[in-house]
Amino acid sequence: MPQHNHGFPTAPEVTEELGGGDYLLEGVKFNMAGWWELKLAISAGDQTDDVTFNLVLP
Ligand SMILES: [Cu+2]
Repeated sequence: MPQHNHGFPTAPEVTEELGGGDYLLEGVKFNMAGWWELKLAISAGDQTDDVTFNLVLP
């Protein structure tokens, strides 16, 4: 949460490959409303990438 400089109270992780390029990410827990950045670090084989999703929770 950029405005408060804190993260989730949990440690989310991918727990299952669902197929078709989909993965199950468990442990995402938003503990307050407002602007969040959901940052994912992705690795497959010798390749890596990062992606950031901006979310605003009412
Ligand atoms: Cu906060």
